Amino acid sequence: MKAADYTLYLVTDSTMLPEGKTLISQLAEGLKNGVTIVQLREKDTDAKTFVALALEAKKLCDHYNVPLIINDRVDIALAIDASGIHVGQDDIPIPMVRKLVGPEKIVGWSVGKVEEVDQLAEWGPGMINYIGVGTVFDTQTKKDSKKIPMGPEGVSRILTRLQEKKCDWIKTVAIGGLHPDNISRVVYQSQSLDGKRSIDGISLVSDIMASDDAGQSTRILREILAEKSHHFFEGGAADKNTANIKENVQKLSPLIHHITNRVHQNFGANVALAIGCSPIMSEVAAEFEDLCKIPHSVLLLNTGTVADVGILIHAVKTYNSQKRPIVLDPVGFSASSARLILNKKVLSAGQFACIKGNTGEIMGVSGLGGAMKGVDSSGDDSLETRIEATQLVAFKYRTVAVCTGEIDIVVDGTASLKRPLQSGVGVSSADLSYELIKSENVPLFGRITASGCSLGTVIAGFVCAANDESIFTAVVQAVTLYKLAGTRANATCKGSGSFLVDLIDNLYLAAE
Ligand code: TPS
Repeated sequence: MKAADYTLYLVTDSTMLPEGKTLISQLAEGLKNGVTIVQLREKDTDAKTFVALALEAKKLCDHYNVPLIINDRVDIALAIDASGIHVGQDDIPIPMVRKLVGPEKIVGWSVGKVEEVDQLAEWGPGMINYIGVGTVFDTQTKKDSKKIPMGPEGVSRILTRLQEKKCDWIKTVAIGGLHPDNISRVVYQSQSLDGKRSIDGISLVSDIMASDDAGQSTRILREILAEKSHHFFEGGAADKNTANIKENVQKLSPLIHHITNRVHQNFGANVALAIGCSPIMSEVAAEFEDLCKIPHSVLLLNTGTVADVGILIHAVKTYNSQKRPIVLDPVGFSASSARLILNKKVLSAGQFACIKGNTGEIMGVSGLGGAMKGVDSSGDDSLETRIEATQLVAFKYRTVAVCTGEIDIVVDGTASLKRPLQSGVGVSSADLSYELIKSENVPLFGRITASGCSLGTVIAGFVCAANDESIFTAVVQAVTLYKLAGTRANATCKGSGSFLVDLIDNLYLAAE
């Protein structure tokens, strides 16, 4: 048997088969179309039926030269001479499993916590061959699961610990709620912090087992896994010249769909119009799909909104599924525990072209932690710390991260848009390139409403007028333009009221 290929790992379940299909017929379709490793997982089947099924499955897997792994039942794995065994945290302890099956069989373990990586590092090579990392997202398949979905960020934490503990003999598959609409970004976002390790494959149950056309479902999954890079959006500016982004804003007049707080709604709409974009403010889930199908639409998601978290997540999923860009403003990231939970859920729900926040927000999202005063940053972190935090956000979420402050920081985590399976991106977070945007200190920005939120509006318009490869440039240009307009308004205004008006005027003039 050749070395196991973990690219597409199918776990079976006979309780979710569509009418007219059997476990074996679904398995055959999967194998014919590109499943690379199989696990027979029957939770409520008696031993006799399990063995009969396992023998049939083995015949099929042998035909395709694909390893067959048995879930939980070491006796059955040995009885049918399967390629290996998979056990969970509550099953027979791993050292016993290894003793029972001998040194040659593949042994897999379900892992969800970094401490479990410490355990397998302690065991050393020769004990476990691979781990199933999850659950990544909510799954209907494992009804007894008490686990809170870890998201790609959680997968990255496991990969990081594997690197720290030098567990290079361990292969990894991500599992739990994986479907065509999220696999690309799970592969793209799951990276160890040193940039040297991504997942080796994905594992799933329902996407194939419950499919009316398991062959077609498998082909779709293989196609996504074969892509060499992640696409943030389609239908971006045809013109790849980054010098023309500002012109493209005028030409394409992006539709900026704002889901934002009430204070920002009116001002944000005026800012969008001033720079040549069309604003729409909507929290009506039923129209999200229509909105994101309008050419040159972009979503600005500001979590300071009063909308329900389900609506925010629905918006993220809809825009991601139509390959339209999203700019996220995680307002008051950790100002309260309710906001923290909401922001974490939204961050885990999708892929963002840009994540923009003040220092407190970016420190929070980065995991470095940061003090917040309400939704405002306490602002006492050094430039080095702020850069480090912004790089971490860009790296963890594979996005362009913006940290606003006296000096604005923009970091490119989308560099080369690589999403390789089975290897790292090759750069660590500290290697990510960044741009510092220094401008005159304009305290009046802090004396009007929604000035930070409106930078999000400008960023959204510029991102939408760029394309997959020029998101970073677009964001840098947007921040520069906004700051320039602020500086000019500051020079002409009489106070905060006319600053607001002059800011709009100068955005209008600078965007021309
Ligand atoms: C390789 N496990 C975690 S989530 C899940 C299962 C069965 C259900 C996913 O279903 N890793 C491996 N094998 C396992 N059996 C587990 C983990 C445990 P769906 O894809 O339908 O969401």
